Amino acid sequence: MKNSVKKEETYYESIIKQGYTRREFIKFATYMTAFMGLKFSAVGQIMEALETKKRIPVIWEHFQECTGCSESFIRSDHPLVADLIFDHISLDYTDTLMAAAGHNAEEAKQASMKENYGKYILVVEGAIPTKNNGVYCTIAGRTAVDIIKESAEGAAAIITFGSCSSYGGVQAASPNPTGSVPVDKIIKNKPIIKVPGCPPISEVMTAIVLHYATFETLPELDSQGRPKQFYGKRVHDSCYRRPYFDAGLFVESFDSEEAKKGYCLYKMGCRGPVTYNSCGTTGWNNGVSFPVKSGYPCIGCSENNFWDNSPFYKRLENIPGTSIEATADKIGKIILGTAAAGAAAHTIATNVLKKKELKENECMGEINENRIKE
Ligand code: FSX
Ligand code: SF4
Ligand code: F3S
Repeated sequence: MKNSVKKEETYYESIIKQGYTRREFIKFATYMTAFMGLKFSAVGQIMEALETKKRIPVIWEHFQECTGCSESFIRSDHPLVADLIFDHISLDYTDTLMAAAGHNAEEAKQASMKENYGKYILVVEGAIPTKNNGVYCTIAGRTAVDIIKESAEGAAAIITFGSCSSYGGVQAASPNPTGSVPVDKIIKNKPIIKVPGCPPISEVMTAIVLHYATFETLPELDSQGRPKQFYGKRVHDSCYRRPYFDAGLFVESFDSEEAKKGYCLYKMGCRGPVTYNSCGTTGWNNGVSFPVKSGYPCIGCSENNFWDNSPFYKRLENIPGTSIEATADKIGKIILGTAAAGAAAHTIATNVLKKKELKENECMGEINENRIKE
């Protein structure tokens, strides 16, 4: 990776310089338009933006994390998705992947932040420890708290990439020994787009950067600050095992005949019914797989406090909503409305919602409920 700041280059110029053809460029613009959930007519707008607009600089910080988010990103479905951000085009700083190290890397970051003040996108991977003056994560002698405050100052927007920077992740799991917090507990005056998942889906980040480059606005977010297009539905809603759920055919133990047949993993503790993510439609490694497809129940890795929601592999007691129409905001409103009354109210709320939706689903829903209880 080069560290020079190429502020005059457009995305298109960079792509062509990399050896991509115009045909590949058009294919990429079409793919991203569909992926972002935009109308086909937006392909032209995206192409025009990529051809004419200067690339948006990206500064990418790493704090308390396992780097799985970067791993996920560099194995993106579409080669151009990763290249657009990573390979010479936008990324001015990422201490994990840049060739430069030490003072050179830090100088490149400072130069980019100065030159692009108010314009760059800050990507953050990892949580931030606050206990004992933040000593549990330091880079070049400075704490993560110090660094995030500095890099956020000139950022146009922040993308928290992964469950750690979005919610705290494994570091913040009880008893949270280092006092880890997500980015929004420290930075209060910038738009923050949360892209949770452990790891998250790489194309979502490119889609956000592209959306910003094309329309100069951020994509529509839900009440938790996640892009609606990618977190509007539960894993359960797009799961290819859903017909087995609907038919009441469940895996009861790993290595069983039912498991080999690919039945629904609900009884193995699958959290697909309460997890908002687009794994079922996007997948990883060129769409080849996602946890459920590999025979493993979803553990809800894109949800708040998912580590503390363990034990994993234990059947969920309640499913808040069983219809495809359920969205995070709808369920969120009901749960928030009853939060003050505590866990009992939560259970009642989910049951009320469940009943309502079962009614909507008429007898099919009731049949499923009875089968789940068996
Ligand atoms: Fe966290 Fe990312 Fe999980 Fe790992 O950096 S979201 S532990 S996949 O890598 O931050
Ligand atoms: Fe898929 Fe899990 Fe839902 Fe079953 S419970 S349909 S395995 S997401
Ligand atoms: Fe995570 Fe569940 Fe998707 S575990 S990767 S949200 S299937």
